[in-house]
Amino acid sequence: MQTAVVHVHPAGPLLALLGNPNCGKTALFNRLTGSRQKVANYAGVTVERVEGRLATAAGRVLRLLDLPGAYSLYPRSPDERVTRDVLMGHAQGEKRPDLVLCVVDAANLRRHLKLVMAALRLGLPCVVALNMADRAERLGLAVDAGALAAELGVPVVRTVATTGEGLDALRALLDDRRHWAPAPAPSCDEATDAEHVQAILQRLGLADAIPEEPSDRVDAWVLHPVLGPLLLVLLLLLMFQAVYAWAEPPMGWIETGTAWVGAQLGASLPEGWLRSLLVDGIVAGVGGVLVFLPQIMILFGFILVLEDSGYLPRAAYLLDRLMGGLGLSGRSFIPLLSSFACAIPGIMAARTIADPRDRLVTIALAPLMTCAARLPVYTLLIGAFVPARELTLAPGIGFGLQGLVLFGLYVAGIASAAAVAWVLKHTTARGQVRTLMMELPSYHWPDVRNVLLGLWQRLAIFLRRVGGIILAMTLVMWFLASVPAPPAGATGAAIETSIAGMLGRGLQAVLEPIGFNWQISVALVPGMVAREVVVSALATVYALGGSGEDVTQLASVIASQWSVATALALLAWFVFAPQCLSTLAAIRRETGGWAMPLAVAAYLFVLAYVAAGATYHLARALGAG
Ligand SMILES: Nc1nc2c(ncn2[C@@H]2O[C@H](COP(=O)(O)OP(=O)(O)OP(=O)(O)O)[C@@H](O)[C@H]2O)c(=O)[nH]1
Ligand SMILES: [Mg+2]
Repeated sequence: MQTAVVHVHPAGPLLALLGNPNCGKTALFNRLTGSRQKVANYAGVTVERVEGRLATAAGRVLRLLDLPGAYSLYPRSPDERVTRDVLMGHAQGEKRPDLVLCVVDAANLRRHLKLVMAALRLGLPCVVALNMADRAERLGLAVDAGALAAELGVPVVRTVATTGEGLDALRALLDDRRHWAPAPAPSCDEATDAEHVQAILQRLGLADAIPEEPSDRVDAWVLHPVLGPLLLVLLLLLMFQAVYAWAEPPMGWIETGTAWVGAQLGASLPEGWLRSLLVDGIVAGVGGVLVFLPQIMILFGFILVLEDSGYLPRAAYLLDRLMGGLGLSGRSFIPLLSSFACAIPGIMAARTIADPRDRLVTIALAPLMTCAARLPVYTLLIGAFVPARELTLAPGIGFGLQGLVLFGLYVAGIASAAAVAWVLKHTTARGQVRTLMMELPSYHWPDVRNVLLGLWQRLAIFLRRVGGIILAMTLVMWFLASVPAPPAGATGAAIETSIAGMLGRGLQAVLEPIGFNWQISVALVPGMVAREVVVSALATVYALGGSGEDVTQLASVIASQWSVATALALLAWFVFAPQCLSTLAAIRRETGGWAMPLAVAAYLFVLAYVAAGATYHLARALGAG
């Protein structure tokens, strides 16, 4: 998620986007400002204010704020509060907007116009964007923008944010000074908004227009009590199978490329620290993580398609009963699902949860969802220890064992979250009983551009991580594993007498009981910064350890040196361990103190230790020593 805030002309005219969730504010914002904020087909995508600048037809530059969607100006959740504060002029360091750009979904006017009434009462100039006009027209709803403008007393522009239709008209409108004066407030108040809106719809001939929603026909299947959950499980299984099956060829290419670079460097450089740094440090470490790029891209491709299709809130609906049993509402579903990419946007998405207790519980559970940074660790260990066998479930239906194990690890995270939620349900005070009020958006085919853009952003994030934090930690690891140089006449690998070697042996006292060797112990230290770093650190440790094998083949090195029990214990560790400082920092930011991040880190470390230990001893007892 991009959160860059551009500050331009702090004193210049300020516009704010206001609208119900999921009406296309951010899509409009991106079009108008050239930004690339996240757009997706469910309510609650935008959770903070984001600024951009837009040029009017005459070339004037204005500041535009994208805001979280709101159902009313009486906020019920932290994200809605942001919107209210901005519109009231209470937002810190920001003046009150000079004009409100009200976005309505043309296919849902009855609901969306109520917010327009509230906006008109703000006493600010207003312009209405009649968005999703394409969809409304496809459903047979022809809304006359001119007539609506006459009813509301403010300009109304027909827009289609996804294609950019109507935006030139909108830009031209902003050059007209007449529209920068507040319109007279409507004669209704909150209590009578609905009647007022109904009267308007009647005069526009839309009062009884109930379009047939194709989504309803799809939902008969998707929300079916038996078929619905079955479809959900199938979708997830397919996703994990694809992560394995489709990623194999590109992973091979990256591996070959890394090995080639390593070999070239190894052959052309003289033996010495530079060669060691480049080959054992950078190529082994960074290459070791880079190889997982295809899997991460495939996983995100799936998530992006699901996000844009409108399926996610349906899954939340299907799981609401289940989550209710655990003391959570379906509201927590989207924040938790976002955490499969990364816990940080998930923790931020918890701002859409009104109930403070539910919000904290959701934040505490988010790190248990398997984020993309765990994928390299999981795949490395699975690749090394789980045979690539095909299991035939039924004639013609086969599943790869490796994909199944990966699926199992995701399930382990979810099951643990469920267990923790259940414990919290019985130990913490619950707020009022919550019923799930969640909008089910219309389905639409995922926008190819949107999905590609999302993938591109993921790629950029991944490469920035690889080139930034992972490279940096690899260098630190290489340094710690190379100094001090071994004393003259020492036998064995230099790493054993290095700082890293000593550190590893020190930590081993604590980690040996759960089956970790000193190489793992030392790799976990830089791995606190980010999980993938454990992989690059292990690669560097083994490369410097001079195992004599190809350093770019970390999987085969550990396969030959670790017991299965150790590998399983490390997998169990990673289901829980809060090895990510940025997540803890995000929890601090979102909860405004250290109590939550410390509590979360503590409970996760305890769980990680216990789970790894139990796994290790169980595996040994079963003969996997
Ligand atoms: N057909 C159609 N789809 C649109 C239009 N504008 C937006 N969308 C789609 O509607 C969905 C919601 O768009 P967003 O821009 O994320 O909505 P938002 O109002 O910012 O939502 P929140 O941030 O959750 O309040 C996305 O799937 C968009 O691709 C439009 O004019 N026509
Ligand atoms: Mg938005």
